[in-house]
Amino acid sequence: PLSCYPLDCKDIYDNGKTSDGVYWIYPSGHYSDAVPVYCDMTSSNGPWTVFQKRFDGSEDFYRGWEDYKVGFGRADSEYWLGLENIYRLTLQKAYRLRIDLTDFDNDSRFVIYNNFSLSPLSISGVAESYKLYIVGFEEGDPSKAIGDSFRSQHTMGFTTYDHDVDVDSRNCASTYKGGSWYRNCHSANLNGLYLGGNTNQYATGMTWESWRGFYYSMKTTEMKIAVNF
Ligand code: AYA
Repeated sequence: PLSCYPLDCKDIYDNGKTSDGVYWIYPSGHYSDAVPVYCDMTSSNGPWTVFQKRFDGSEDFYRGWEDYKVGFGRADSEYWLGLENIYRLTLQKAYRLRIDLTDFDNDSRFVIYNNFSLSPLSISGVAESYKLYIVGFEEGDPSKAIGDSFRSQHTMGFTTYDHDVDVDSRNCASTYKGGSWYRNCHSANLNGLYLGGNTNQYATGMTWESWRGFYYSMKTTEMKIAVNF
């Protein structure tokens, strides 16, 4: 149905706006919750609502809990949509997740998780940690496989340097200079430092271990969700 307050990029597409770009969405369905988002209307099996986008290192992603909760950056540039917004979306529709990566050889690859959601989590009195569910892994193109480096974060809450719900004795966000659903700690650090390709820093960059290893930081990343049929 047509909606004045589109929840996501799918609603916007269904309202007739079919080009890639920035649009307003309303992740809780309420007019007061407008947030700008980048819509990937043209990649296959979309439209895709982009919740993480990086391509030049212009935005600082080593940030604290409040920023990761409410979002930061700009939808027409690099940004993080915010855990609360992503959570509200996944409350209302069933989504899958697509992760696009490009290295500095301009080799672009992607993976899909057929079911993606966040849920509240309470451990040792820490609520609202946005526990990650990702199941149904698939390579985007089996002839350009990159492996499932995100899998170990399934069922974890989101850790920042000032909000530690990982299972490591260290704070994984401080150790690896990002924010993520770290376990102990990670094989994928897409909110890590923008280190621009090869680096001698271990696992602090935007790494995807099973593709380019822990000493390589991606050129571009996109994390985005589409409605499941
Ligand atoms: N590395 C492991 C070995 C660790 O820190 O314990 C990462 O998590 C990147």
